[in-house]
Amino acid sequence: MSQNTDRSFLSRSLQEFLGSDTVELSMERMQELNKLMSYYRCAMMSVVTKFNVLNEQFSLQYDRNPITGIKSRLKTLPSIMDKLERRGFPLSLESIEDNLNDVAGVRVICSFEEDVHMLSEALMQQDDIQLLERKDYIRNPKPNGYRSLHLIVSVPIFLAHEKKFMRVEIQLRTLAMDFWATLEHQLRYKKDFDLADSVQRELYTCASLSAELDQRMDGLRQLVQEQNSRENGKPASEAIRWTDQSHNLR
Ligand code: 0O2
Repeated sequence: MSQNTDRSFLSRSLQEFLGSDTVELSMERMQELNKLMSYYRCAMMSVVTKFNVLNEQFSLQYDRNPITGIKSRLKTLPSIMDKLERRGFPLSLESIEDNLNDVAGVRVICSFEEDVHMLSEALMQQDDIQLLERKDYIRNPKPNGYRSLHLIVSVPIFLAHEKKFMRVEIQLRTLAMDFWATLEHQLRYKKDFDLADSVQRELYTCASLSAELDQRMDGLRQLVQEQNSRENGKPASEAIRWTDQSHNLR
């Protein structure tokens, strides 16, 4: 995850990437790159809209927002080239599309852990989305304690004369998971040394505390839901019922 962004590296890989010594050809390649990045931006916007729609539907029906925030980002060119180089892939437009899954990234911050699973299921039931990869770091946290659900999906974008499928990386996590990951990233980012063992142990302890917090908050959510259903005569498993209804989204 380290970034090799020094100037000589950048100019060397830019030269290799543009692949030509004539200005015209280089300009052409840059235009192609801009076009590709705009396709990724469209795919990213489409995924963000899908989550906004799910949030809207849920909040209208149940008076509660499963999503507290959505962030999206496009990888920068230096970061793209750095990743291709580190992984030993060619520096070319084709290689970006073939080898990178996270040029377009969407991060969905959820209220409760239950919402993470409910939202990912609801998204995957949409018939224009194809799941390419799923990494469940909530069920199987990383050794450092990192938790999140990662999905790589292929999503169609509709251009003037064609339909194109683009890959988007989606990270779903709770507020507590995001709090931990954001601070851990800040502590680790651009450090050219490994964190001391004691710091890593403390970070792991904090990750366990955040996992416990998620479980306890989810327990509270269930209790409130049960109380609500007793008082209003509604079935207790609102969230599950809602997921079932989302089959109609097809
Ligand atoms: P950035 O700047 O957030 O994009 P892949 O990307 O799939 O080829 P990898 O590393 O196997 O390679 O993917 P994985 O495990 O799905 O992780 C990808 C992203 O998850 C990272 O992107 C981070 O955003 C996040 N992530 C993974 N592990 C950690 C962690 O231990 N701590 C934190 N804070 N975030 C993590 P990038 O490219 O590293 O960075």
